[in-house]
Amino acid sequence: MSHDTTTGWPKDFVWGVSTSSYQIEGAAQEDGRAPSIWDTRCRLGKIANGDSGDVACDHYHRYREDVALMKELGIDAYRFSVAWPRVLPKGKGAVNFKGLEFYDRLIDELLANDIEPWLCLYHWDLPQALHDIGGWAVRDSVGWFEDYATLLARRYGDRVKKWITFNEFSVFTLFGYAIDWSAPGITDRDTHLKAIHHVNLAHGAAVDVIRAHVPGAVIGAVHNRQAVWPEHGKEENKHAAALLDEHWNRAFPDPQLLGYYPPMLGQAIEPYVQAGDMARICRPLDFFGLNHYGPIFAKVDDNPNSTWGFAWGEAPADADKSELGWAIFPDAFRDELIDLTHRYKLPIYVTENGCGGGDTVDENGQVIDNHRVTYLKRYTASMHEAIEKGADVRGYFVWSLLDNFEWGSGYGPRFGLVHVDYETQKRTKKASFDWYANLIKSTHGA
Ligand code: PNW
Repeated sequence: MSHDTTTGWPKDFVWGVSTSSYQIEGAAQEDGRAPSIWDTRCRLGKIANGDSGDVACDHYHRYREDVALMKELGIDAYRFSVAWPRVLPKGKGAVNFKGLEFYDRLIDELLANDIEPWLCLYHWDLPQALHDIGGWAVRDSVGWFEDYATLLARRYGDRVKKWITFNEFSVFTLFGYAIDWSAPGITDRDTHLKAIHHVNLAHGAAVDVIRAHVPGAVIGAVHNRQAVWPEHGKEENKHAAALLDEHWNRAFPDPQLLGYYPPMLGQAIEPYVQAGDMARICRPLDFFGLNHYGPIFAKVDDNPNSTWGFAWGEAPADADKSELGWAIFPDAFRDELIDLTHRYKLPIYVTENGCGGGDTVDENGQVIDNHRVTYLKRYTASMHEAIEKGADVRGYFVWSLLDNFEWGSGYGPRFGLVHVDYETQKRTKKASFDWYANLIKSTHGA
C-alpha cells in the first residue's frame, strides 16, 4: 500500500542526521586526545581489514564542509557525540582545552547555519585510562561520568539545549562485556551485570547535573529497541528470545523510566543494587530516543559453559534483508513506535534509522544507492502510519550523514547519505541524499 508521506507530519517535526565521534572524527592523536577503548580494540587487530578510526572521515578537520552538506540537506538538527578522551584525556582530572574548543567550533558552525546541535555524551569511546582502573565494572565510574557531564553542561549549556546521556546502552554493554563484538571485549557474566547497573546509575547522575547546569535543557537517552524473535520460530528458542528481549530492550529503559529491572535480569543484578539506587536511576526525562534498524533473532545457547542462556540467531533465509544481512521489517518499526508511546509515555525521537550496504558509482561519478532509498521510504512511511495511529513521534534522524567506521566491520559497510572516498576524503552525495532533501523540503513546505 502506498502511503503519502509528504503531508500529515506533526507541526515542528524535527528532521536530522546522526553521527558519532569515533566513527567520523579521526585526528586520533591530535591536540591532546588520548586513546579510548576503541583505539585499543583496533590496535589489537580485532577489526575487519585491520581498520581503525585513526583517520575515519577526518571530520575533525573537515567539519565545516560537513555542516555545509547538512545545510544543503535542509535538516533541522544534528546529533553528534563528544569524544570523552578528547576533552578529558585521562577520563577525569586535567581538562584538555583544545579538545573542548573543537566542539565549540562545531556547535557555533551548526548554530550559524540554523541547525540545532543534539549533543550525546557517550557513544562508546570510554577513555582507556578509565578502563585501566576498572571502567564500567566499578562503581566509581558513576562519579567519573557525572564529572564529565558537568564539564560539558557548563561549557556548552549556553548554546546546546538538547542533551543525550548515552547511545544504545544495551549494545555496548552486551557486545562489550558479554559477547566479544565491541570494546572492551570482555566476556564475563558478573562484569556484564555490574556494567549494566553502573551505566544506569551514571545515566541518572548525568541527568541531574545537566538539569542543574543547563537552563531549559531537554534531556533524553537513546535506546536501541527492536523486536526479538525466536530463531526459525522454534519453541526451543522462545526462552532465549525472552531473555535477550530483557537484555536488549528493557535493561535500561525499564529502570530509567519505570523504576525497576525486568524480572529475570533483575534477579541476577540484585547483588549489586544498593539502597536508593533505583531512585537514582529513575530521573525525569523529556524524551525517548529510539534507534531502530530491524528485528533480531535469538536461539538457545548451546555452549555448555555459557551462563547467559541466549545466543544470537540468524534471520530466516527468506526474509527481506539489507545488503548487510539485517532483516527489513517496517511494520515492526510501526508497532514499536506505538508500543513505546504507551509503555513509557514520553515524546519519541527516532535518533537512528538507516540502511547499510555497498553503493555503486556509475561512469559519471554518480553514487547509486537505490536500496537505501527504498529502505528509507518504507521506514518513514511506517513511522507516518504509526503517528496516524497515535504514536507520539516528534522527529527522525537518519544514520548517517557520511559513510563511516562501522565498528567491528571497519569501512566495508556504508551507511551514509554522502559517500566518502577514504583515499581522498572526497564527499559525494548519493541518491538517498537527494531523496531525503526532497522529503524534508516537501514537509517543511506543507
Ligand atoms: C548502531 N544490532 O549500532 C550504532 O549506534 C551506530 O554507531 C552504528 O554505526 C549503527 O547502529 C549501524 O550499525 C548497532 O546488532 C549495532 O542489531 C548493532 C545492532 C544495532 C545497532
